[in-house]
Amino acid sequence: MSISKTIIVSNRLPIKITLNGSQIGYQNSEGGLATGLGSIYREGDNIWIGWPGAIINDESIQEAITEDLATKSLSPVFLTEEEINKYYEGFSNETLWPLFHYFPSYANYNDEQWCTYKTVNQKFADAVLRVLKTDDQIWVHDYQLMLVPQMIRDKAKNVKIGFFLHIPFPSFEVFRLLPWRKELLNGVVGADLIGFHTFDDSIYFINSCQRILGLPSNSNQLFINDKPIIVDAFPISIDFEKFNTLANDVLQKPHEENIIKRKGKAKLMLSVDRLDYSKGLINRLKAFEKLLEQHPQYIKKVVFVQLVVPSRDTVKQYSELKEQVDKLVSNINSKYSTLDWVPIHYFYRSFSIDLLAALYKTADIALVTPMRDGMNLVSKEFVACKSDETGVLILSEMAGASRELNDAIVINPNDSNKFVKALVQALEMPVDEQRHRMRSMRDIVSRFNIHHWVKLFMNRLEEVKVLQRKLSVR
Ligand code: ADQ
Repeated sequence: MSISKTIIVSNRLPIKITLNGSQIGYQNSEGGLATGLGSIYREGDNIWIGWPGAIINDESIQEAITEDLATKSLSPVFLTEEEINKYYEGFSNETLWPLFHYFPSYANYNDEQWCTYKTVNQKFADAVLRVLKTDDQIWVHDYQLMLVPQMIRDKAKNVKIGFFLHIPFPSFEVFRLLPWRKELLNGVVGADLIGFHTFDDSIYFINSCQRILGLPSNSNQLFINDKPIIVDAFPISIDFEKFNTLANDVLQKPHEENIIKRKGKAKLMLSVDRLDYSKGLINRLKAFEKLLEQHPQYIKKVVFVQLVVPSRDTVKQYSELKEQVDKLVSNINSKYSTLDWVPIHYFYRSFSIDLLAALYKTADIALVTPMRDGMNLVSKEFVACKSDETGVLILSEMAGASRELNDAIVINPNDSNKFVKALVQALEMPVDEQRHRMRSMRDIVSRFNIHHWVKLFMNRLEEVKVLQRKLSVR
């Protein structure tokens, strides 16, 4: 009798590989997805397939890595430098990413990159097919692998396939700009269950499938030759307990004391982002400058800590953004700093999760104001760390998280006047009101945590198969 297994497929494996000559080092990823899926892929024969994050051409090293990773239920797909350039940095990050985040003028349409995207998606699908058995279920993740569901379906008609998109799905008018729109949609609808962060994203996807592929639909069902597939919202979350515990940990105390000493009597505003034009760094810095300009009473009364994790800085738009941020921060600081106060503390590097938790805990206000974001986990991490229930979250309505965290001060990041008003409202918010809002947001994040998200998606995948079987016997 065959025992069924779950196969997770994502661009990156939840591991970092370092190579020092022939010495191979492994470091587990602490990311939310790795934590959530950890409860699945480490069980029984389950497996996680993905790129190990380093370009390794030497076959004997590849074999050694494959063997080592097998003991951790991970299976690597090795990619060449050219594949990474064209499939990942090219088509995924220079075409799909800007288009799906409503930056169509940044999107680059390149046939060669598209061809490599197809080749690499086939590599991932082949890696799945090599280990696949009839009763297995497969969960494919994100925009880098949108063709994989159908590539698997072509060879395995009845297997259970789920697909989840971690970034927004754009409205039809934006999606239709893509020359390969039909092929991409056909790739995704190979899945039985297709998940997005928000209800709106799922509606946009159904709408594109109707208009581009001519697929019939009924509510959240699409029909592929009479077979129903389900499209739905599954808002991702974080490991609430991990952040809540970290923030309460006594080991955090020295960090906290340090931060509290540095900020003195000023209020601490915090932002944490990857370097990306979708994260709204420029609008946010301009709003902060406007606050100091229009409300000089806050000079020396507020400190803004902006953490930026380096990301994709070989891509032109990203290196230009970095220059713009550097310049803006320097202009604001040179204009407003005094001998004993600097308005913006700007860091361009990754921080340890301990320091991050201490910052979340001590911040009075978190500014999470992307121009567009699938979900945005920083908003939820901040809430999870506020165990004393104080603190204010200012959240962009363009982040998926705004659908759940509606006790935040929700703003449109393009509306600079309302942005400044929100900053003042947050700086002046009475503690009772902070507690009331924070309590309800903590309740949501603690209940709908990452473990809940994984369970919900997997249960739903099971249900779709039952539905399909029922309809086929009728
Ligand atoms: P990202 O675009 O990477 O994820 P986000 O959800 O905010 O965006 O996650 C970023 C992560 O990086 C957070 O866990 C945060 O703590 C960490 N981080 C940020 N700055 C850091 C720093 N300086 N040091 C250390 N860590 C830092 C994509 C989508 C999102 C979606 C997630 C999950 O773009 O919309 O929420 O996937 O689906």
